[in-house]
Amino acid sequence: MTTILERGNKMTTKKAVHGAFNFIGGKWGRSSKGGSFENINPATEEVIDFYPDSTAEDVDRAVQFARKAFHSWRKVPVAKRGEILLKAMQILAAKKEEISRAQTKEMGKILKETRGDVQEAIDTAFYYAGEGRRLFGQTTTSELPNKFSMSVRMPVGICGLITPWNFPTAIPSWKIFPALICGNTLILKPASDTPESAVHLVRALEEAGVPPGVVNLVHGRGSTAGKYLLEHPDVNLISFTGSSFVGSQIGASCGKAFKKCNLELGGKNAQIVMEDAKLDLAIEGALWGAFGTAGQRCTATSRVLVHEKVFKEFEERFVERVKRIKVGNGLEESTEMGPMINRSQLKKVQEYVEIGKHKDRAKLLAGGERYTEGECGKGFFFKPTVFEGTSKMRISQEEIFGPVAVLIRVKSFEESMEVLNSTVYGLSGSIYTQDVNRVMRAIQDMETGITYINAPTIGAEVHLPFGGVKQTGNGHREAGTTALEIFSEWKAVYVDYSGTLQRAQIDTHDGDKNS
Ligand code: UN1
Repeated sequence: MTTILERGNKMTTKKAVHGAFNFIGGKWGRSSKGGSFENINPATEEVIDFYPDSTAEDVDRAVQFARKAFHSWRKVPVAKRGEILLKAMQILAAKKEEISRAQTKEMGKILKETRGDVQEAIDTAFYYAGEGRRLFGQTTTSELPNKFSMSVRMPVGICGLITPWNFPTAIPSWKIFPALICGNTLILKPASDTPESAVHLVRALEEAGVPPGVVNLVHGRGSTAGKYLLEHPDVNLISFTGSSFVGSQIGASCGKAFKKCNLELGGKNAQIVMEDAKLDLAIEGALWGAFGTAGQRCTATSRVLVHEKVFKEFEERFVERVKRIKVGNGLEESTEMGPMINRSQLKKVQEYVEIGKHKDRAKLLAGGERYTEGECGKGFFFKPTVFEGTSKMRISQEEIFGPVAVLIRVKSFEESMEVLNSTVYGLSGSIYTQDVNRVMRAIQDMETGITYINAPTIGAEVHLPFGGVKQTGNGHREAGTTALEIFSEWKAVYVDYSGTLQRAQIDTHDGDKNS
């Protein structure tokens, strides 16, 4: 039996049953057993609403509807499917502000960022609507005469999408839109910390004309609803974004059941600052990379590797700037950083800070504690934290997923590459330098799926591959045309119009008997 834990879980199952927020077979409804869980605003700890704590029966119904809808949806011309995506894009664009505000309320990140999150879903819908007009395969030659060969993309079938709370609109959209354009039907199980964002996204798809059963939404816990979806025998594909710990259990379960599986997992991303870097730019980059989304990004900058020649200046200026970050409720336009998603995530960050201070014996330069009074005294706020440490420390090796950056001194470009590559993860890396040779060597030597030059470790765009190497994933890439590889299966097609039996690898064609 697998145990599916979520990255953080503020959920407590309560009897109060408010909204009809599951969407199964084209109808909004509650869980069959009527259980529900709280959606909490992490900045105020207030309950926003209650969502269905779905059961195995709910998941099974959703899968049955998805299976039924698959037979017709896969045959809808892809241009028509693209039109529906475009409509969904327009609806999301029209509701961008409303959805962004709802997202800030339930997730905590600042409005500027939730607007970016919703924009990313809009871009993704637009991009895959266009990809539908391509979905290119190959037409190629045959080794035999009067025979035509090509390859075409086919849908995979029923997709189970299990998504995280840190990008509650964008990440589901990375999975939903390519899945739909390829002709799949799906069940989305969004993170229990951010259920409302998923409702907005699914409503946009419903309004855009997605037929009943094609998109289903089932709320609940990873350990129950997520697990049922993962283990349901009629689900053909699982796409999961979350921690490497959970990802490895999901991968093992899919492996046993021969399910296609795409995993986007953890990171311990580093920004390198060479001695010739433009320091102003490098400081701004590290600030944004480390404390954007309060560090709750897979691509967050959790290590800054600074050349010893500029270390002191960088450290002083960076720390001074970090201490001035305006922390507060993300709904205020002037706020620069919001809270942690939930109490358990806050606790995890606190624990890592203790490890940093007492076990690793790193030097604490800023932050290191939660707020006890003022506006941030309530809610799951933690002070932006900076350590000076070394590469082998636990705080330099393990994913914290919070506003904690470790500055590490390096002596050379070579050492910076070695340190950058010295973790089990390989998602994103960045280097600030003016030296073109180092730039090219960094592109070559960083063991990451994403490499930035003179830019922070965050900020991927939707038309390029997103994902990483090592324990960051299982070799797939979301976004761009690479997501089509996840959500479609290749079929090779041979059309023999010779009227005779032609045997590949056996018949030799010296004459023209078949022409
Ligand atoms: C994440 O890091 O968890 O690349 C997702 C970015 C965003 C997506 C990040 N477009 O920063």
